[in-house]
Amino acid sequence: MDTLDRQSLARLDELFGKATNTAIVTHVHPDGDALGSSFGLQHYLNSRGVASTVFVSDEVPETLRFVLEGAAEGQPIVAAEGLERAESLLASADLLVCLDFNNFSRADLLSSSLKSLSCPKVLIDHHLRPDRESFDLCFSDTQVSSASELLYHVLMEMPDVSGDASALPPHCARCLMTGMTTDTNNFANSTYPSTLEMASKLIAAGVDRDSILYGIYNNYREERYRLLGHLLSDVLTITPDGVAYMVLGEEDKRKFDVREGDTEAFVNMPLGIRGVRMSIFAKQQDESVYRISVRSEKGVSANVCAGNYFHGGGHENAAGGRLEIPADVTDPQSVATYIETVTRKFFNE
Ligand SMILES: [Mn+2]
Repeated sequence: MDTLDRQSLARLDELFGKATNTAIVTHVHPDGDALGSSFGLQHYLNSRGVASTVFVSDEVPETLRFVLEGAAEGQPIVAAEGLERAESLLASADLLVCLDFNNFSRADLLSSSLKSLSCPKVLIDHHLRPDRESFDLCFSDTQVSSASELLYHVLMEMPDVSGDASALPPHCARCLMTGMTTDTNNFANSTYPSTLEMASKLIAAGVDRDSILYGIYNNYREERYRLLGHLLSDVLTITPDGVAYMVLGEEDKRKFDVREGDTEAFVNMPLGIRGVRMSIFAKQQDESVYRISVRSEKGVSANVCAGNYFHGGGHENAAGGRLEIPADVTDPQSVATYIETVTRKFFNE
């Protein structure tokens, strides 16, 4: 990771010192890193006596609810469950901190209110191309595992922590470890020396990594594994270019009673197959859109592919996007055709 800028750290400490009501916002379809960094920051701010509220656009997957352990009742505020209330709460903030996304549009339902806020705006993120213009203060580094890791390094520089991980509130430390663990898929990718240093310091400070791993990996619904079996056995297709893809439409979603979070990390699995260079997972979100996840091996850019063909982007080897219905695709078969066509272009032109 890059060295953190002294001046920015001092400015952040000053903003935390002045704030009375901080809004913490993360990206739509929150994952472990989004929630881990958001609630990690909330627990830290609590310890400084700064009130804060966490906002997300849509629901927290059941599989990640364990990250909310120790958080106040009613957190996070979910915009999809009451946009007006969320917007009015957001409007009363005197400090905004955005975590784990690079552009207000990623906050989905909340994006226009975020733009109109007049309070100081801080970004702490690890995605490519942050929209620096929209923020007063940016901590952006792509050479870290996760937003949770970057936040950890930032908090370690705050005067009340001053390099001592055991000075972080225990719930904060646990949340940061959780976010880093899910974004690295338990140290399988995006693991830097700074990541291992963080893990080492947090374990020494008493974080119970075993119980975090249990919460993340041993607590899924049976339906997830039934669906995974079906997808790998009957749906997975591998193209001559080494693109493995799976399309999950409404019909199978109903049949396997798929809920938010059930398909987490499915996209990573086909990369384990020899000769596969890129894996794409397409999941129908509703009548109007398919959500797309793209993963690639080193030397192949998931980010460019997602940007060129799926209205998205993210990291070099892990990115996301969408396909609109009916502008881009209609049914699962046409999603398959679309993926085959654009990846043939991507690898051969
Ligand atoms: Mn992340």
